[in-house]
Amino acid sequence: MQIRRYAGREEGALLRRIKADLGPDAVILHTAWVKRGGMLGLFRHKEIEIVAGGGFRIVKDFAPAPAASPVARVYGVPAPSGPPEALRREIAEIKRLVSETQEIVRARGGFEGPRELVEEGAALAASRVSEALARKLVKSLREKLPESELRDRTRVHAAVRDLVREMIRCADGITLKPGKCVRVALVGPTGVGKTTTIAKLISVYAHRGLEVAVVTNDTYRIAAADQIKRVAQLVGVPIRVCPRPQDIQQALLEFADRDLVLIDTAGRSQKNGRRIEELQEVLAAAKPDETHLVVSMTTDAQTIVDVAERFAPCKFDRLVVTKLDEALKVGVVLDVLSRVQAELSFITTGQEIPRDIEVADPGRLASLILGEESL
Ligand SMILES: Nc1nc2c(ncn2[C@@H]2O[C@H](COP(=O)(O)OP(=O)(O)OP(=O)(O)O)[C@@H](O)[C@H]2O)c(=O)[nH]1
Ligand SMILES: [Mg+2]
Repeated sequence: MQIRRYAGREEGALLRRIKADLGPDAVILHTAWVKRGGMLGLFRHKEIEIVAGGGFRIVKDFAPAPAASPVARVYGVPAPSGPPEALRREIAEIKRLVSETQEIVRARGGFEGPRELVEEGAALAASRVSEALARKLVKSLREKLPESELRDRTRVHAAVRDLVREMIRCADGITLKPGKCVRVALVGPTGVGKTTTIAKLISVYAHRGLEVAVVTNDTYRIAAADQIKRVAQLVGVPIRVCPRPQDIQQALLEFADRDLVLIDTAGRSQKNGRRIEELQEVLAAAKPDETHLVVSMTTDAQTIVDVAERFAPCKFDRLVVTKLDEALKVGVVLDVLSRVQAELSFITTGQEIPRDIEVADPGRLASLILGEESL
């Protein structure tokens, strides 16, 4: 099996090349518009990028399972059955690619209108924007754009881009208040990257010359506090580990002259009501100026919306979206923002501290969703 990426200005020529390279059974797995070339933003041009797969000859090479050895026969050990591990993995990968391709083809069938619009709708669905939302966007464009522009691929793409951009509500990271101590708490389910994000934020804001401090309430996981302590010590930022709400109040009094106090909390399963109540007690003691709900892009939109509903009593006002690097596609962000009333503050794009964090930006996220940019 081969998977290759092709790029060029002319779709027909690319398809001919794909057919010549990968054979008549080649499957288009993904298409996107990308910007190439240019200096200082000038003379850039758009190219179509196609990812295609071919050579699915593995099924023909499928070897029969080996017969049981004489020893196995004597002791009644069952003969090894099914394909070996490597083959199984390849079959699983083929199944995944085929189902993804089917999804794109099916998505195309779900849109109405001129070809240019249908292609854009299918591209949104392929980027993991839900079909329902992609259809809604396509419908609103059909109503908004004059008939003549609906057949202009560049115009339609620009209109989709504007629409996607408008939907991405962003806060400018953390809102600092000169001369005032701003308290920011991070809350969310277990393992989504709260502590790692705090570690990144400590470094970024301390590097900007702010007086930063950290309070952590996460005493559930052994070594959780150690992890963040190490980063804080490295950057020269004071940290207090506070198991009880009254300890948090004490620590915050101590840090009242700081510019920014970051408050790390222990991960809570959204299904455990009691743990969410405990978290509310922690927040009642901390009285944060901002509460950011941290969610992972490796989860589907419905689960993130469910998490947001369960964490609603914590009155979060911003969203941090983590692990974009692990997500296959990031269109899920659009569905989440269409259903959760909060602004995006940060996105995180890897495990490295402090490198892998960005202030959420509508233009950047729209480009990521539309496949025009990569991380
Ligand atoms: N790939 C990737 N991994 C990340 C990112 N952010 C965090 N991680 C990893 O996710 C794992 C969990 O991160 P933590 O920061 O401990 O998560 P947490 O939300 O504090 O976890 P709990 O405190 O146990 O609820 C670690 O292995 C991190 O390195 C990211 O943006 N991308
Ligand atoms: Mg943690």
